[in-house]
Amino acid sequence: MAEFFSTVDAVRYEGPESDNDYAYRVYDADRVVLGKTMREHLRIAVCYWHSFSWAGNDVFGAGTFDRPWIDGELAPMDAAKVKMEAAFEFLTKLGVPYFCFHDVDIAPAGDTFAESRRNLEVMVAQAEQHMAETGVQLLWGTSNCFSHPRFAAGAATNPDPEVFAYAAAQISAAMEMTHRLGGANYVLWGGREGYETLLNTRMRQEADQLARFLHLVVERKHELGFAGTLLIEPKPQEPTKHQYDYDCATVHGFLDRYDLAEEFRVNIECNHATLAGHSFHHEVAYAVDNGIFGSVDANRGDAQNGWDTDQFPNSVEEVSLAVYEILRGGGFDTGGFNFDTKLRRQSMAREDLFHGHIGGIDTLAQSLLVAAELLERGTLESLRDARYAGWSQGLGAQILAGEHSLKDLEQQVASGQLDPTPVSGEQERLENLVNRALWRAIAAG
Ligand code: XUL
Ligand code: CO
Repeated sequence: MAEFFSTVDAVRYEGPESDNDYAYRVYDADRVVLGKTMREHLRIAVCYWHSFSWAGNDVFGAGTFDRPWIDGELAPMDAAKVKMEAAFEFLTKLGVPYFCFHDVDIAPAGDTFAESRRNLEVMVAQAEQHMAETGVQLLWGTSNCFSHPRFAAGAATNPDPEVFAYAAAQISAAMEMTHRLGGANYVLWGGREGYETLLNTRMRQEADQLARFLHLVVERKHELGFAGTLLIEPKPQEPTKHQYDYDCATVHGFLDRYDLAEEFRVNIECNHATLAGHSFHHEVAYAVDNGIFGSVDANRGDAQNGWDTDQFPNSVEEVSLAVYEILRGGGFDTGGFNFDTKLRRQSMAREDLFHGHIGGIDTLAQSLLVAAELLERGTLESLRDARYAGWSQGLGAQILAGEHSLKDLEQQVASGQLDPTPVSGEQERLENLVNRALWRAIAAG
């Protein structure tokens, strides 16, 4: 078997003093934090699409990356097998427990659906072997129902029922393969489930179609006996002008309306959150508070750009705030941190794949330490408790229990019985508190 990353050995924890670029300074997989190892907390995955299937092309130019496993000379199935060897070599050297894939990332499309499915079956058998040999597991599988021209006007939300059926066929097969590989989750990202112009669009019709589709997905899950979690990945736009799964709150409202909320959770992507005009931790906090938190696509955007740059996360401050909310909610269940991350087009060398992931993984690990410390100190939570204390007793508890009418409250205020005094929200004090936790983490190395 050819070695593709011969300049890099297994990446290990060497501590903050190490000057080895191919070592972790903070991510120490077996280190216990709040009763669980870092490996168990973070559940790190590498994505197949950006890391192994993408050659560095963008809308203005050709591929730039040195990726010998993307070899146009080889027959498509041979190329897919070589690519998988490269992928598992990278996963093993990086020392991460999981990967994620779309059907088309691992197996080339055939001339017919039947041929595509056969290709997928062969590649899933290959993946099974690699997984058994390396111990790497599947965090989630998914199906690409957005790249092929047939999906230009959507998959489940397409005006043509035959396209709906085609997407159903693809997702039925991808779910089966995910189940076969013991995937912990199955993800649906509706890249084209939206519209380019309202002039040709019936939103209510498309919403009904999407809901029907999701009910079929649930049926298929139970028919397969798939024990993993079904996840929807919100995104507000790109590639379409408007996507229906805009953000966590929109997805949650949709799931509730169509009686699907018991069956789905969300896969939150940091850069999708910021595109929707939210912070990353807003989306996590919303999902945790509403019982739909599932998994995370770790990355970051660029504040100057209005598109999905999918860069490697490198801001401990941004990630710590999100990890704090995750820990507050009890941590990941079946989910984890998947690196849905792209190198910059000029990062052409194979080694750049290591630099991106190592920096991202250390950022997650450092953020875990900061968030765990904030949670252990308990100051944020006790200040939040104090802020809402009025709702757990007396007037607040009575209002929530439905014991007061509007008229009744009017009378209490009119009689001078109730006269609230404004209190400080202490935002700057809280921001200082978070900064001190970050500085302590930096001082500790
Ligand atoms: C696109 C995106 C996808 C999903 C899987 O923005 O995030 O890669 O994660 O389809
Ligand atoms: Co994603």
